[in-house]
Amino acid sequence: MTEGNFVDYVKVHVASGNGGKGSAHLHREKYVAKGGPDGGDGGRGGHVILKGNKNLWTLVHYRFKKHFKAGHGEHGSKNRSTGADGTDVYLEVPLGTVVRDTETNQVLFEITADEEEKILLEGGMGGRGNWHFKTPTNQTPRYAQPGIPGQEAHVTLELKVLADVGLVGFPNAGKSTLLSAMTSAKPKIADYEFTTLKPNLGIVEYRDFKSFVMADIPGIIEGAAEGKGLGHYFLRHIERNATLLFLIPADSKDVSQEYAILLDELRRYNPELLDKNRLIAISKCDMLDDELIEEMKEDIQNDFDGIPFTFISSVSGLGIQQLKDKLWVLMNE
Ligand SMILES: Nc1nc2c(ncn2[C@@H]2O[C@H](COP(=O)(O)OP(=O)(O)OP(=O)(O)O)[C@@H](O)[C@H]2O)c(=O)[nH]1
Ligand SMILES: [Mg+2]
Repeated sequence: MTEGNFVDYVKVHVASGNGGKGSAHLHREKYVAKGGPDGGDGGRGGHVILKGNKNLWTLVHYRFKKHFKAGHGEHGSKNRSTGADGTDVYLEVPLGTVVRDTETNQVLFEITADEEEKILLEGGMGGRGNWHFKTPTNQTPRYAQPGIPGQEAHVTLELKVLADVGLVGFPNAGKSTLLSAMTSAKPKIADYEFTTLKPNLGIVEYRDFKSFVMADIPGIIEGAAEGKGLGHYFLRHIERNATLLFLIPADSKDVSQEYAILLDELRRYNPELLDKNRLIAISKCDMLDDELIEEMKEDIQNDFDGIPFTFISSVSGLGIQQLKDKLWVLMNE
């Protein structure tokens, strides 16, 4: 998944269909003087329905097509014949799509399961035909109900990434490099900060054909909560990940402090993020020899409060298989 096609926020305009008119038809037949009312009901207008699709990962298919209109119900007709319902329109969305009213910003609902369907706008009811209104005193009502008009809305679709593991770290910590080492994703990697501007997802192939999804997100810096760097709005992408993998480079000035800053920024965004399982990986360990790694182990042990940590290098492959094992255990806890 490249930077360009990861669309996680779109505004669309939707309209449900009008209900069809009830018919006011009066029966006519040779030799039958007063046939009476036989006008059928109008059909229901089409609904606008959102539907979860587990094979979709982005909202990119709404980048160019933004208007969706359901069909109108057909009018009722003679012989109590009911008009056909209008065609429903389905908007397929990835799991983890939040739907908001664009005007009020109010969350309407969320789609979280495959094949899950929620009606966003109901089609208008069809009107009732005149034969319903026949009474002892009015045997030939020339009246039938009109259909109820459909509705319109502007809604915002917003995607929260549903990865199993979310990467958390300062810019340049090596998050994207790790994703490319563990998966077939090809995120942009560079020796400057804020290379990653949008999340990247990759599938990690694990033992025995098992797999899990990892999300690489932009780097976080101190003050992100006040809007420094890219801010912390993109942290919404890891809100639903089961496990967070903190990445701190071996050449960090102060590994423990870097961890504390990351934790603090997460807390300020949403304290619930701290309830998730955590693992700390010291990255770029190809720059250290074994002796230095041992030394560092002793130094940082106490600062991590019992949170498990491990040493890795995306370049040499050091500790990558063990990292997968540890993540798998945490994820399945
Ligand atoms: N020596 C060494 N360098 C690495 C390793 N992993 C990443 N790097 C380098 O670190 C720099 C930053 O890597 P990225 O993967 O782009 O870092 P990032 O965390 O995604 O950065 P942002 O997207 O800006 O948040 C690049 O120059 C990488 O080549 C590693 O395991 N060893
Ligand atoms: Mg990156």
